[in-house]
Amino acid sequence: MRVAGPSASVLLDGQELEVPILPRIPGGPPVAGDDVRLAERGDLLRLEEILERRTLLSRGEFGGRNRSRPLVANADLLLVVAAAVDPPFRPRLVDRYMVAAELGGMEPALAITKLDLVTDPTELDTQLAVYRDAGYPVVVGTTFDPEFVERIRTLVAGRITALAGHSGVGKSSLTQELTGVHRAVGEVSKKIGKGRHTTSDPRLVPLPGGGAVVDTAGVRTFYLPPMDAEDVAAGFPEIVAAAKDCRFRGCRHAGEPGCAVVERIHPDRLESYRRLLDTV
Ligand SMILES: Nc1nc2c(ncn2[C@@H]2O[C@H](COP(=O)(O)OP(=O)(O)OP(=O)(O)O)[C@@H](O)[C@H]2O)c(=O)[nH]1
Ligand SMILES: [Mg+2]
Ligand SMILES: [Zn+2]
Repeated sequence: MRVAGPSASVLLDGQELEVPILPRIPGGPPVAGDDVRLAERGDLLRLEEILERRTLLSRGEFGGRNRSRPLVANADLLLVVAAAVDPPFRPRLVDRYMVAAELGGMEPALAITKLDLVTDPTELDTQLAVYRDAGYPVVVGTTFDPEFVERIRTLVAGRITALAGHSGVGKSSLTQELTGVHRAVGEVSKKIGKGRHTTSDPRLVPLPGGGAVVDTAGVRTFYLPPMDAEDVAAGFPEIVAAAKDCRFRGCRHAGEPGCAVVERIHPDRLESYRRLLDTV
């Protein structure tokens, strides 16, 4: 459920217990979501093995081009949480998470919070159309609206879902609404809508009807782990599809009239794709 230095909280027969982790555990340290093997050491249980990971959400390290850091294991769904406003909606950050979801083997989806603070819904609709058209599930609403929570519940039911996104968007609030388990929730400071990074470590919280959500620490920037151009493309499925329909051979899809990519893809999304390609 959670890892804190030399110990971890594990879920065993529905009970949460704190156990020490074998020092220098192979493939470690473990992360939230890991399936693990416990061994009896005298009267104590110790976490001694990390079982094979089905999926993995990881991030790159600033300045470390070849290093990545695992955050959440075995999530079926990566629910990218973004606020419509406060902090402002940042499509570039969402795009990076979508790429990370594909890379780590998770299904991506988008939850937009703070609809109650929106004054111009048409601008938001235009921004979200990009993701709907790309085929991602998109749920928009207000975290404390039961109807919104129900729609999220339908999406996450019975599965393990990692909640990721900018600090202050409502990941912990949503975790609390979904699970009934109290989570520390922070104020978004008035200064340029920056959150205060209330949550520090990823934590798995079981859902009442089965499955679990993993509330993760908010970020200001999400560095992608090392990857190649194909991995980037997997995060932009609608661009790949449009490129197949482009009638020009060897087209760079860079503004040629009649190019299917240029005609169909929102310029911001294409720009986001190009920028990420430039980094690999
Ligand atoms: N108005 C409004 N406020 C919201 C909504 N969702 C969350 N908030 C508020 O946003 C603030 C931040 O919420 P948190 O749940 O702590 O955000 P977080 O994503 O967990 O933040 P980090 O842990 O820093 O990553 C809190 O004051 C919440 O009450 C919403 O839909 N509308
Ligand atoms: Mg939080
Ligand atoms: Zn083209």
